[in-house]
Amino acid sequence: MQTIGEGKILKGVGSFYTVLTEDGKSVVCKARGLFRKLGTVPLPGDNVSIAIDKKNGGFITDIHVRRNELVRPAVANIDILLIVVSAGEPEPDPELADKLIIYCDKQGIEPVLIINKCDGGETEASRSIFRQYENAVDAVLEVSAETGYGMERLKAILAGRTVCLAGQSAVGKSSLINALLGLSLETGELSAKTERGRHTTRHAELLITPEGGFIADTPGFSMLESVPMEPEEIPKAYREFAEFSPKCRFTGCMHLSEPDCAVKQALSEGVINRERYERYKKIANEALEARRHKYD
Ligand SMILES: Nc1nc2c(ncn2[C@@H]2O[C@H](COP(=O)(O)OP(=O)(O)O)[C@@H](O)[C@H]2O)c(=O)[nH]1
Ligand SMILES: [Mg+2]
Ligand SMILES: [Zn+2]
Repeated sequence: MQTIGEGKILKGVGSFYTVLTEDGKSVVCKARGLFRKLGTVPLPGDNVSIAIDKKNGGFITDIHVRRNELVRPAVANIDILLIVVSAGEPEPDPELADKLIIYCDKQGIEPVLIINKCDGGETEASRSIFRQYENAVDAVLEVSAETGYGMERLKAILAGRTVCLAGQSAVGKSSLINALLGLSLETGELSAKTERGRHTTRHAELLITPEGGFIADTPGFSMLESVPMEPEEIPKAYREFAEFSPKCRFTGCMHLSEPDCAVKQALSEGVINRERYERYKKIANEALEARRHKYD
């Protein structure tokens, strides 16, 4: 007797995958024969078909087409990337945030910027970051994992979605995960000592939020290392350029030193954020430089 069902992979350990079924049960499944058949390895986040028989247990029989697939962390079907910066320590790395936004554009993921450590509400520092990104991403939220400031709005945005966190070390990613899951686990060094911390240092795992979404718990984060980027793709990832770039004299304008550039015009009128543009110039020029050297 076999039952057939649909589910989502939460984690994989060795050749065993934990699948959350549509009726909310966790079933450990094997993926025997699947690699050969589909030429692919199941990932956390994969939507799968499974078969369960009394004698042999659960099997993954099919992996549904992925919307996207990240390499490090190895997860599939991410809806939202939470790009976390701190309003306090450590000092924000906005170039990293900019590159992550470009990466989201390439992967079809919604970027949301989280300004954490706003313990008592907005600060001058958090407002300055907010202004740089308000037209660049789906949402900018000033929150505090510690005091709970702004967390209700974040929870509302994440309800039912699959999300991943990125950002410098110590900005509060683990603290945010704990707050979103309603856990009071210790963060920093201490969480690495827990059972969960130990095996997730090697494998990504989806955790279920109370709002019916999923968070990928991924301590080792380095997705940017593996992103080959064509220079022409970069300006397209800047949403604040979109209403102006069709008015540039040249199609394919990179908004660098071309004449009659509507983006640079908007910049000079203060409509486009100067700090974001200066970093854009650096990132675009680096990509152009990298291409010039590609065939050296
Ligand atoms: N003041 C304050 N500290 C925080 C907040 N969130 C995290 N921290 C602290 O920042 C440090 C790093 O947090 P952690 O979650 O481990 O950062 P991660 O490296 O990004 O996972 C810890 O000492 C946390 O207690 C916050 O909202 N406000
Ligand atoms: Mg952490
Ligand atoms: Zn232009």
